[in-house]
Amino acid sequence: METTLIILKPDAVQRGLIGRIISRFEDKGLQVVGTRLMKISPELAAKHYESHEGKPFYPGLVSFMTSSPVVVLALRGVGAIAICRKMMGATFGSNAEPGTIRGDFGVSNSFNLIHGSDSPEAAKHELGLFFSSEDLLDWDRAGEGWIYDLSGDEPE
Ligand code: IDP
Ligand code: MG
Repeated sequence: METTLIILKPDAVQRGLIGRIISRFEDKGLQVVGTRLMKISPELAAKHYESHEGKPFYPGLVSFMTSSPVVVLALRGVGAIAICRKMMGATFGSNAEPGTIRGDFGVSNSFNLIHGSDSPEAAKHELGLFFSSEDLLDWDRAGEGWIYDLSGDEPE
């Protein structure tokens, strides 16, 4: 099982899309193991986006991410990182495919609704930035045996 870090960005929260976006992940079968409504500080935004420092869009990105509350989620599932990235769609709302979150809910390239970790290393790092270990809950889902085939050694 993988756990990934998702952020519903300020535009998603302001536009009242929290429930609809989380529903997509729940409908898919991903499990919410952590959640937080918060305002990101400039220091935290800088840490989270440190790989983009120096790029032309970086100052605007940090000011956008700190402008209004976000909802941070830890989502768990087999292959959760790649599944969530696929569900998010391409970075720019203007060319994200219909059927994806960015493709269905937005048109903007910078206000693109959602962040998702892009690798296991990034997920570990980003989960550590936003959650302490006691904020992530291991809990048994009643319907797990109908979401995954649990008859083998690994959920499939
Ligand atoms: P990702 O969010 O799909 O992983 P990244 O390339 O990692 O995309 O960029 C991080 C964030 O920076 C994007 O989600 C978007 O909000 C913003 N961003 C990236 N490129 C641009 C740009 O060219 N103009 C404006 N904002 C950008
Ligand atoms: Mg990225």
